[in-house]
Amino acid sequence: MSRMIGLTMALAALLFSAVASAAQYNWKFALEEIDGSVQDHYATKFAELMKEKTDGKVDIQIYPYGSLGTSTQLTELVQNGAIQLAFASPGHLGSIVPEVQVMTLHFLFSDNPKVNKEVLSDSDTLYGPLADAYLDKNLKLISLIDEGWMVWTANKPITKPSDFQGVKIRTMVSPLLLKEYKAYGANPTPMAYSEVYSGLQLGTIDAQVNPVFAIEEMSFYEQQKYMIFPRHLPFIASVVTNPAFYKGLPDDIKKAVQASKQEADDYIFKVQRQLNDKRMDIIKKKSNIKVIHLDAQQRAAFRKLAMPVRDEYKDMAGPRGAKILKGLEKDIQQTEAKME
Ligand code: 6CS
Repeated sequence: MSRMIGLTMALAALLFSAVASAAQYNWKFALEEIDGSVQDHYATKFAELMKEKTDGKVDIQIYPYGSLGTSTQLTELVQNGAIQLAFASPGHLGSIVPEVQVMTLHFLFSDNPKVNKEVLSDSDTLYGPLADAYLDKNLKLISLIDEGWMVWTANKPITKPSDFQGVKIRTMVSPLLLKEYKAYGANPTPMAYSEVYSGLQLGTIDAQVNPVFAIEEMSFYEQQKYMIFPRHLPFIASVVTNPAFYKGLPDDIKKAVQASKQEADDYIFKVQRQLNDKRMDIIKKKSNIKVIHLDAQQRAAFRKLAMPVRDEYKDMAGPRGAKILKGLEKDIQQTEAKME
């Protein structure tokens, strides 16, 4: 019921937002993150590029997190055509598109961010069978981006799986995430992004996982004593649109969308790393948080426990999911070999 009210309010906000633009197309692009975030940088660049490439015909208004709803609600707004573009992170979208949870599997992606960038921008697996899984749920996949390594924050050091015993770690809401952290012995607790800070403050959770820029801008570091870098997974987000809306666009506008996606993908790859570095310096300046980088041996202990979760993924995502996992493993290996 409260979800219905939330969605109705979001729709009302959209209806009442006056559009004072001379453009032929006025699109709304909703973010799962606040102003100044990686998603904000991406959307701002994408909007600039679209304006440039269409001689001002397309005007994109950006709606930061909080203005239209939770990640799941943003996806619903795209599915029903109320907004044209939104970010949809696999960590949340997995509840709707089970196959997308492949992008939450630990130790699947390369240790080399350049490899991951290339795979996320161009993989035939991701823009083939995975995009088909999106289409089955009335979503068109436009782009996939890496927002930086996921980092565990906690009030105790976590350097081996047994350190997770009894730790209530907040995860996004995709069901596979529970399996991933249960495999380490933790007590995973799914919740919306907006509830994480108060959850840490009130002690309903005692750890969480996110990239550095988010830990800074959401102030999570204020409530935590340790930041642990396992490099088990980059935070990946997808950009989605409504398939019928996209199909109805003239070819020149579609072409501009695809060209802007490619350029914005390249742009964000650089900007994301700068932003994460800068935000790490801010956290170090503002707090006494202890930073731990896991070494190869420590990472191997987590990897060993993470591997069987791939079978759980196949159970959840079915034969198409199995095909996506196999294809993605191959795409990553081939890109690594090419870049060596
Ligand atoms: O943890 C989350 O829920 C969120 N984290 C980031 C960095 N972006 C969006 C997502 O919803």
